[in-house]
Amino acid sequence: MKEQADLRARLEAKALDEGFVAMGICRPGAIPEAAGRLRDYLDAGRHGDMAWMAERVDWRGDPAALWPEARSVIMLAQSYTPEENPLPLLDERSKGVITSYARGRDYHDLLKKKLKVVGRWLIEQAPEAAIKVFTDTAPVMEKPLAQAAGLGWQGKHTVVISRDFGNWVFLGAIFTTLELPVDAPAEEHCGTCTACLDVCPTQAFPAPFQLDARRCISYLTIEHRGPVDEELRPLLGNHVFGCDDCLAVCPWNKFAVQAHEMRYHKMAGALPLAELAVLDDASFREMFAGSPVKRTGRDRFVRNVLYAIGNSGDLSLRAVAAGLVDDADEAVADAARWAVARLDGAG
Ligand code: B12
Ligand code: SF4
Ligand code: SF4
Repeated sequence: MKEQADLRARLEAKALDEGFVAMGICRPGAIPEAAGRLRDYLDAGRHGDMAWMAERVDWRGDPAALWPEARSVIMLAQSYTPEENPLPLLDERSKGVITSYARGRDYHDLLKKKLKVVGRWLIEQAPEAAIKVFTDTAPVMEKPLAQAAGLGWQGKHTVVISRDFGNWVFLGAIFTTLELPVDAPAEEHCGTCTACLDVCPTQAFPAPFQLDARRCISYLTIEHRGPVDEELRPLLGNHVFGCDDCLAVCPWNKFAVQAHEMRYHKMAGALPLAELAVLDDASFREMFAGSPVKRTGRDRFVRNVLYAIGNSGDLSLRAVAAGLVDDADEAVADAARWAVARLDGAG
C-alpha cells in the first residue's frame, strides 16, 4: 500500500516534470452515469454527422469494458493558455480567427508523445504493469474521467475546468493494470454563473452542462462537411477554425497557468481573409503543415473563410469571393455566392 502511494507520488512528479499541469487517478468504473448520458446525446442526434461517436459506443460509455484488465486510469492535463484574450480578435472582421489550440503544432502529436514518456517511465518502475495511452481520438470519455480523477469539473460549457488551472487544458489518459491509489472526484463550482451560456454566438447549449454539437461553431467549422445551414452562417462571424468564446469568458481562468509548451502558439490568432480565401490545396497544406487546421482540408477551410467574408461588411473582399463562385467544390462555390450576396446587402 505504502509502496503504491510512493509510486503514485513519484509518477505525479514525473508527469509535472514532463510539462503536465495536473494528474489525477480513478478506477475505470468510476463514471457509471456516462454511458446513459452518451446514449441520450446520441439519441438526440447532437453529434451531428460525427458518425464515429456512435461507433464502439459500449467502450466509449464504459472504460472498464474498453480494457477489462485495467485497474487504474491516470488522467493528465496539459495547458495551452493563450497569451492574450482571444475575444478582441472577433472585432477584426477582415481577418479570420483560428481557435487558440490550433495556432501551433497539433496537440495530438505533442500530447501523445508526452503521455508515452510518462507511461514508459511507469513501466520501468513497475515492469509487471501494462499500459495503454489515449488522447482525444480513442473511444474514451475523457471529461467525465478527468472529473472522477479529481482534475476538475465539467462546467456548464461541458469542458473541464479546475480552480487551479482554469479551462485551457487538453486531457490525456493512461490506462494501467496497476492498482494505484485514487483521488476524490472534483466538485462542481459553477454556482449561479452563466457567462459561457450567454456568450455563445449560436446558442449551442440546450441546457447547462449540455451541448448540441450541431450548433457549435467548433463542430460547424472543423467537423461538418458540405454547406452550413443558412440560418447559422451569419452567427459564425469571423471564426474560420474552431471557437473559444465560451472558454474565454470563464471566470476561473484568472487562475490559468501559462502554457509550458510554447509550440502551441506559433501562429497569429487572426489572419487576413483575403489571403486565406485564395489558398489552393498546395498552399493550404504548406501554410498549415503540422497544425490541426490541416485536418479540414482546403475546401472546408475556404468555405469557412467565405462565410467570414460574407459577415465582414468589408466590400474590398467582394472581388475575392466573386472569384470563387465557380469553384470546383460545390460547398465553396455556394459559400462564395452567399458571401457576394451578403456583401451586396441581399444575403
Ligand atoms: C466530440 C468532441 C467535440 C465535439 C462535441 C463536444 C461535446 N461537448 O460533446 C465538438 C467538435 C463540438 C468539440 C468542440 C470542442 N472541443 Co472537443 N472533444 C470531443 C471529444 C472527441 C469527445 C467528447 C464527448 O465524449 N462528447 C460526448 C458528450 C456526451 O459529452 P459531453 O458534452 O461532455 O456530455 C456530457 C454532459 O452533457 C454531461 N451532462 C449531461 N447532463 C448533465 C447534468 C449535469 C448536472 C452534469 C454535471 C453533466 C451533465 O454528461 C455528458 C457525459 O459526461 C473529446 C475527446 C474525448 N475523447 O473525450 C474532445 C474534447 C472534449 N474537446 C476538447 C476541446 C479543447 C474542444 C474545444 C474547446 C475546441 C475548440 N476551441 O474549438 C471545443 C469546445 C466546445 C464545447 N463547449 O464543448 C478537449 C476538452 C478539454 C477539457 N479541458 O475538457 C477534449 C477533452 C479533447 C482533449 N483530449 O483535450 N469537441
Ligand atoms: S465553442 Fe463557441 S459555438 Fe461552441 S459552444 Fe462554445 S461559444 Fe458556443
Ligand atoms: S463560465 Fe461560469 S458557468 Fe460557464 S463553465 Fe465557467 S464558471 Fe461555469
